[in-house]
Amino acid sequence: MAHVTKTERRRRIRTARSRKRVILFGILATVVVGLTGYLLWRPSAPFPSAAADVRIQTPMEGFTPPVIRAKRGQPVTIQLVNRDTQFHTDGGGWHQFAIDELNVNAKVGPESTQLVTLTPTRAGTYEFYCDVCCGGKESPSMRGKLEVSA
Ligand SMILES: [Cu+2]
Repeated sequence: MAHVTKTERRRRIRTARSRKRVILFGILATVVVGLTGYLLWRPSAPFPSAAADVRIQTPMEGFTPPVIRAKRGQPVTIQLVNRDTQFHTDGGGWHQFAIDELNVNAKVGPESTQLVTLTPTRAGTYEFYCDVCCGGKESPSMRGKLEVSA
């Protein structure tokens, strides 16, 4: 049997303890990262369709579809569908749908939907945007176009 000195025994105990700490930290980190990921990206239940002419999704990656069409003088109802959760640090998961020229300024909360009805007064292209996330309205990702025919 090999002779183990007192110092060597202490060193071994210390090594075992720090190994345990590393494993514990690893487990904790995995749980935290996993939970965060789940809260941010968990699949949400499909939202009920409202009586809208257009449905538009409002994720951080950009409006989908980015172009909607309407006719001059005819009201169009748009359902904003927001699947982002409140756990988004950027704007708390809120999005906006604004068209300055038509005085449209709708906001949709996290994991909810919002109806907005507007009537374009002229033919042509209007820009809509979201200014509550992703670096504001100058960010190209939260912009889209309303194309109005005569
Ligand atoms: Cu947005």
